Amino acid sequence: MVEGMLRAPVYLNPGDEAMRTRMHIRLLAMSALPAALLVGCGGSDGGLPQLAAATPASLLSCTDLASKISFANTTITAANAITAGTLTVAGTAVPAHCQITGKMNQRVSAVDGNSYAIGFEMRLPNAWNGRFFYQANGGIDGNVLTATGGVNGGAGLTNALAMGFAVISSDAGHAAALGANFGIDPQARLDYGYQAAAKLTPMAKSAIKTAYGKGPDRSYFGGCSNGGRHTMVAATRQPEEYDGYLVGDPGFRLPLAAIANIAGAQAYATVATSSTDLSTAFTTAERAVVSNAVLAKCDALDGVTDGLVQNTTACQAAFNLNTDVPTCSSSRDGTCLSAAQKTVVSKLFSGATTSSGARIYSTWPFDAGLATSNFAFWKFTSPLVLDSGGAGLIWPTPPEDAATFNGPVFALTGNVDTMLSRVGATNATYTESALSFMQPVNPSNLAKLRDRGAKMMVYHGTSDPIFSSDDTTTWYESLRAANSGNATSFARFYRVPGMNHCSGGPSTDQFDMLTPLVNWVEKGQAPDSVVANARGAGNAVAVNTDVPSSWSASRSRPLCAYPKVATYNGSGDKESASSFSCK
Ligand SMILES: [Ca+2]
Repeated sequence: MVEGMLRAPVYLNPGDEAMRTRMHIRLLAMSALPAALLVGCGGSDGGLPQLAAATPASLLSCTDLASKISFANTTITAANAITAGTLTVAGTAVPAHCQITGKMNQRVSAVDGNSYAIGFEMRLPNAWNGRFFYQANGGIDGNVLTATGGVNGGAGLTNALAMGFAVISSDAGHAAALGANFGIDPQARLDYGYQAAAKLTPMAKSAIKTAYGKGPDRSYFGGCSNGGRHTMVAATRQPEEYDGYLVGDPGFRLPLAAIANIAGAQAYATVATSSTDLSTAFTTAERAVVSNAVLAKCDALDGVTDGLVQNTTACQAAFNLNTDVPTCSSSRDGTCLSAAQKTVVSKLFSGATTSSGARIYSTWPFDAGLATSNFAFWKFTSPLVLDSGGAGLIWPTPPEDAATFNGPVFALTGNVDTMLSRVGATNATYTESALSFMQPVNPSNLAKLRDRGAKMMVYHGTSDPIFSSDDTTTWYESLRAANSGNATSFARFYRVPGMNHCSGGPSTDQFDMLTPLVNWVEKGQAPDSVVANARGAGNAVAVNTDVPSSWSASRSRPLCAYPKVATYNGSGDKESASSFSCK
């Protein structure tokens, strides 16, 4: 009822006195409501409904949940009381909770003969905050990772479980032991794409109701990489089920990104000096030359030379690989790029193409985080061992023969045009294409999510080598365009300068986006920026060795809601976020 009342007057015409008077009366009438429900009303929320805050409850019991939880096609295999401190985060004990493990939809595939189930675990705090968190995992799934629920960024200082959320984690419908071979089974493909999340959500909410005597007041969904993809998919397929969506470095066009990465491997192979080591195409020293050239051109654009390029957009206009990076006059020696290397690198940053010149996936921003091991893994190893399995077995119609499939050979010699056509194809066995089951449905239309008061926060490292922050920027621009040029009332996007894939790189990658998301959803506190810290020496969770020694070990910066850029105020400690403004 409260939410209905707050679905209140929208888009006041400033010249409409009568409307202003009515609004004033309405606000007075609402003033009897708890203050927390009113925050943001009439502000930047565009009149969207304000969801009520969750209220706590206590776990009724634990070990008997194995027999008490009942849901169709679901087996609870164990319920264990976990004492406080069994898990820790940043040296702090995770409070006592109940761990339940289970399986949904156990079956034997008629297509490949393998056994499948949607494996999951839930962790239910004894002292519960009334909230549910769906932990979306990365990679090709297959593992029931510990259901702690990330606040995202690199090595979080807390997690959703420690904050009191009930958390679920799943393998998305297949076991890791199968590798990419699960793609032979059509249903396992669909579960990985979107159906596991859709099936687990009502089960998890029901289990929570059994465990606490009430279902979750508020529900959140979050993850990075493929987990970011899951989250964007859920935002379009399950907009009624979740109130907050936390999207990190999303591979929301994963099949296209992977095929573009395979095309990249084939291009890099033409300039590699070793047939068995693709990274010789663009060595760490050579990537440092490019990153340093980017810094020379772009670092100061944000007002301070500090090793971070905050204004990614301006940098792309300012930087020119051909003229800003030395061309080797003789042999490659790590201080220059050969003309052939420049041609390859330039073409790939513009976006790998099909044989007819159509861009497969996205452009990539030049940034300061190229000379890292993370960059090398995703550009030179992943195409052979990860992207190949996706493009050869998980997504194509028809798939390759799993018995004889050789990932590296497929990646380096396969026809990219054929790969691309197969991820969009269907047949009698594989009735839904990968482009359908892997990608969000019309992601620029988040009207259902928006109109019920749900919120989305998205971040993306500008040095992410596998999913391009340009692709996420393009999507966010399309979302803005679909909302009269402004989506800030329900969805905000934060670029993380220098950050590689989900973490790492010369960056401030330690941040908590879950707390501001909850405050936005439940209190109407719109997050203009989120403070992030570097993980230098002495970090409480894990040191990021990509942090330059010239930085303060705990340097802080604001992550600004796009299109605003963290800009130095002109004075003040250059290591502190307080010396920067979002402009
Ligand atoms: Ca700078």
